Amino acid sequence: MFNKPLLPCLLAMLCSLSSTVAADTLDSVQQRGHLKCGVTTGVPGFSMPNTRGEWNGLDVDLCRAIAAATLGDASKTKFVPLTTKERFTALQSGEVDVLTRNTTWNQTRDSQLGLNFAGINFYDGQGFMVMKDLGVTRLDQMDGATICIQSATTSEQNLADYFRFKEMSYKTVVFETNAQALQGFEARRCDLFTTDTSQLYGHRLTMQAPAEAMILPEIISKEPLGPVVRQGDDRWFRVVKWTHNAMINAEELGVTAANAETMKQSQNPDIRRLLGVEGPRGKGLDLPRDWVYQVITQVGNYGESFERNLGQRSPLKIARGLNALWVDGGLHYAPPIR
Ligand SMILES: N[C@@H](CCC(=O)N[C@@H](CS)C(=O)NCC(=O)O)C(=O)O
Repeated sequence: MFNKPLLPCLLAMLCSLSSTVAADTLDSVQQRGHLKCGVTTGVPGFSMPNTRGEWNGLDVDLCRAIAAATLGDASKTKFVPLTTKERFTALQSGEVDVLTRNTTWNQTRDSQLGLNFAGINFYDGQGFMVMKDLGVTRLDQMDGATICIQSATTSEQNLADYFRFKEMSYKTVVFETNAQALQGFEARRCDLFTTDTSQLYGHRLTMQAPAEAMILPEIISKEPLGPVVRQGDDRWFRVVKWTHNAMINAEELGVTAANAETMKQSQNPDIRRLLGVEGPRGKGLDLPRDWVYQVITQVGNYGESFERNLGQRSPLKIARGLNALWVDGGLHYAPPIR
């Protein structure tokens, strides 16, 4: 009866009328005393629980940073695992305060779901993994391939575009979680496994025989991943946006978890404003004057988070590439704090 793409939108409208969704998320987070972040059901390097059930990853760090900024304590977080299908509804209905869950920013999601993207914390692109013994080195050799993929993702749409444009045929085997999709690939139910390239590197490490698989060189899409909030709550939108900006600016200014305390003595005006020694401090964001100091001392700057979760200090060893700062030839460029 309903046009399917309109359903999430109708739901968002209904939810905005219901009392379960707080009109002012900052208020409700501060009253509740903890922050609820929607994360994945497990993607190495982005959001993944360890054996003690503690969540780690770049997206988990962003969530903890928002808790540090708003509650003064990065540990005041609850992580709600959400599949690709569940993620937008969970945010629309108020089950979570923010999605920090490798989610691609595109026009439809930004305009038709009652949601706002608050920044880009990882520049990604869609890639493909193949078993080496297939003897394939390029994607255009894969006409007629069977492909393991997760439902309700931009990956499904890009795949259709790419194969149609190249006039190649393919079949998909669709799974609800990425763990299932990977299992399908390992069990050789498909020739290819596709998702965002960064996730392919992570998933490959969790395979029983990672050396048997390789990632093809083609990147077929732009996948700018970032945090998402509900529309109509500008105060909260600003808080999430500026927490991310603060982590990028801190890296650019060389302010780290270890040196933030001594950096308060710096005479560099940008550093003094960043750390709330002078300048706007939390004014206008309705945050305490030391909000960035709390973020950086408790979580670290963007580069520290990247290296520990995805980079050289992690098992994934992903190069900074597009995710380097603009001053190093990458794309991360945050508006200044002043
Ligand atoms: N960036 C794409 C795909 C992101 C995505 O969610 N990918 C899968 C990876 S296969 C995932 O995170 N799965 C984990 C889960 O569903 O919990 C999107 O936003 O649609």
